Amino acid sequence: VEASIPEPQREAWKKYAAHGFKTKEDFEKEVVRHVETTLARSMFNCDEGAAYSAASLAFRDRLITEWNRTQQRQTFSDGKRVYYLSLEFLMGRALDNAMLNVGMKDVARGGLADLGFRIEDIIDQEHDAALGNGGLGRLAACFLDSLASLNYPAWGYGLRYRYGIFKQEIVDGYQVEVPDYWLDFNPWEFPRHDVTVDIQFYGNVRKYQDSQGKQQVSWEGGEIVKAVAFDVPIPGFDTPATNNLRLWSSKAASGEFDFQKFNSGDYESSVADQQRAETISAVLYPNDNLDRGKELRLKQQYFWVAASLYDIVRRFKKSKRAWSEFPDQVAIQLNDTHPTLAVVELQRILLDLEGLEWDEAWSIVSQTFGYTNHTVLPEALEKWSVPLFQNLLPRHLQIIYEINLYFLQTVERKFPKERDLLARVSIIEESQPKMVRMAYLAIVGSHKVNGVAELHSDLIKTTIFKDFVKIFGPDKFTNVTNGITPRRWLHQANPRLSELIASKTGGIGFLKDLNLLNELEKYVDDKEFKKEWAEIKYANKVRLAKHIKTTTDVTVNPSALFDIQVKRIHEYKRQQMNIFGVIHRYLTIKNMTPEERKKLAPRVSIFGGKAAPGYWMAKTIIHLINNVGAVVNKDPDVGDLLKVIFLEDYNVSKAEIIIPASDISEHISTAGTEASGTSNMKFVLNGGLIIGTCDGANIEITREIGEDNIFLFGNLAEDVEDLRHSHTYGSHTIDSDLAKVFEEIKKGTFGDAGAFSALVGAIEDHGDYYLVSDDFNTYLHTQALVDEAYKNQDEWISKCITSVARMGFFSSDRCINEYAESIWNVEPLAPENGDTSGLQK
Ligand code: HBZ
Repeated sequence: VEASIPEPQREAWKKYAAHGFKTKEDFEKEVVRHVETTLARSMFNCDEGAAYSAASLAFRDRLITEWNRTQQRQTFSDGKRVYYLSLEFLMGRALDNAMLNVGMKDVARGGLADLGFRIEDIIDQEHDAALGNGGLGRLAACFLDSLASLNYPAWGYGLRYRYGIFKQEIVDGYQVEVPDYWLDFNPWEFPRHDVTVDIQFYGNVRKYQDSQGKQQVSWEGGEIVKAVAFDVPIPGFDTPATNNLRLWSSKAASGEFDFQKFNSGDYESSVADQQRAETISAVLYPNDNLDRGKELRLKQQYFWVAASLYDIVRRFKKSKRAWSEFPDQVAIQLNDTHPTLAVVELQRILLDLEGLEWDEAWSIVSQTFGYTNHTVLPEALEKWSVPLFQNLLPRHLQIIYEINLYFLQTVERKFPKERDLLARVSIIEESQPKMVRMAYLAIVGSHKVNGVAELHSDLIKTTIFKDFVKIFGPDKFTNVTNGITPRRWLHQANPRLSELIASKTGGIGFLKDLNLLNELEKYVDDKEFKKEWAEIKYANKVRLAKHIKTTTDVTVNPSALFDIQVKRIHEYKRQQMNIFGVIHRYLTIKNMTPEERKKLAPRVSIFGGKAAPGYWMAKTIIHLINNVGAVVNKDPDVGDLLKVIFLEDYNVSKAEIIIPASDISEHISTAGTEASGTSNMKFVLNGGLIIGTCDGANIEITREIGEDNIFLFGNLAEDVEDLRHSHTYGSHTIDSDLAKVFEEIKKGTFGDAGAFSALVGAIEDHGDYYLVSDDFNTYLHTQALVDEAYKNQDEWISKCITSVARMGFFSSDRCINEYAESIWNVEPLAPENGDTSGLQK
């Protein structure tokens, strides 16, 4: 309070309050000021990097003004807030997004042009904020965009990794990982050196009697590390609302050095302490859908969760409300099990620090949290060893045991005869060593559990969480099908298509109400419209072809069918099936007569994606794709009929170039393994068709756009178990076309066959867990249907337009509104009248 400006002086303050630029001239003035003063450069020393920095700072100033107002509005309104806890936020670039959300891109384009810069070159200077692995991290970023755009009072909480996901280089066909040091100059974050939290690790638990004779528990000793807040403003689209993403950075609690050690001559160990503290937020773990159980990872999780909860509780306590009102003021969403310790930490705060009784505390905790599951793959379900826990977080382990005890007691009361049930649902797995099952803890500690697409939500209820449905009843489990933000994934990535759509749907309103895309169905047979549509697709393909040329030196024909599979490399996503299909196509072309060749639609098969550094099989798939490309692309006999491209370092900003250029994209996971998928939605929204299995959101996409507009194939989820069983216990014969592909690989056509023997062996000799052989025949057959369909361009374009028109459901706005209503029980907080400085012109 004493830090505030006194009432009589507030008029003076308001007179000079920052407002941010409004006109092109204002913007230029701000850019020049930032170049000259913030960056200390001159007009003789202003390259594109400096122009990018200055333009970003000008926008950042604007955002922060709105951010301040939004926070004030939220504080005064004193309503419920949502906190989205995610260990990953795959944000991509911020400048283009800020310009578009604020509605000032044209102003910036003009201003930069006046100063001698092309806006595209300036946008291109920005380093992606790549604090995530794949779909889960990008989903969190889309959610932040929707939360702000819909005026929800919401905060994101994450870790400020010094190194994001590694940069991928391809050297001689192999993936090489290069560190992604992205913080050199990041104009989008505000360090809050005054917002810090001391976080404790290790140490001991002490029981004692307080002055009233009450049993108390305290956790003492051990290592202390400081969490420092860095705030990233999140602008909403077409609203002044600007939310906050708070990322925590770790540093030594004793400041620069531990001075006691320093003065006693122990310089080395004082520096080592400091480095150990900074290690916590140093690097993003690059594994997607794999749990490795490393201590540093658990340290990251607790560090981030404890700092975030301290912040949330501190904010709640300012309102001076009773603890019982906590769940009416606070909703916390757990993005997968990574933040599950928050459940335990809140219970600890209420119990040990605030003195509540167990039952009262637990009721508050379990009403506050919601848990989103993103996978059914067993190797991805998080488990932590009890000894590791005991050492790092001794008090939390006690609380977990107690949560488990009470939980198992209620289960036993309800199902007294089912002894096996208790062992099955216990949060502690009775293995050697014992393990804490984080998903079970998250379920027990939350009031709602959701999957991310209908099939996935059904699967978790009938497989991995079946027992919990029986215990808690079906209402605790729900579905919220994923969505994507149309602002970034249409308006920003594909400006010409966005403009064309706007011209037919009455302006850019569709970007806030994606169901307005429906209007486009009227134009499915409109010749002029279709021509423009086709021109835009072609231009996007030319743009990608240029990118391919500069990055791989391969020339591709933009008239060819662009067939794209970009996502993390994983056996379950089956890039191996795709490349085997490409080899089959290559062999087929080699055997074709000139007449047959003339009838075939030329194809460019494009792959992109990172393999986890320790995932050998995924790296082998990348190696094979590159080797096939090396053979096919220089085979004069094949020419334009087939090109095979591996795009290095797939990330958000590259996705913005790649996705608008697809004719068809591949979403071909083994049925039942891909929880949802979100790039499938992005591709269709950009006027590409998809080939896919009946998995994840593909099923709902089919329902929305119609089965005539999608190429579905393959075995169904319900048949997978039996097929796997038959591979192991029956006779397993490999599909004959696939066998020919294997023969060719074994002949050494694509380099040393030994390099690929594990990949082939997994299918031939080790049970073909992902059903590549079972689905190969219908995959090839369906690809042939794609070839045929592509020849009729008129019909193809109609399918694309119809599909886009029916994609309204997949907006992350719809998705966020569902969370708000059915899980969080929060309302938007609309900006006041007159507070419209951020509105689109
Ligand atoms: O989450 C993905 C799912 O595979 C995908 O189907 C879904 O669309 C998307 C959004 O719901 N899951 C991930 O991306 N998971 C991870 O990246 C991950 C990262 C660290 C982990 C585990 C999983 O420890």
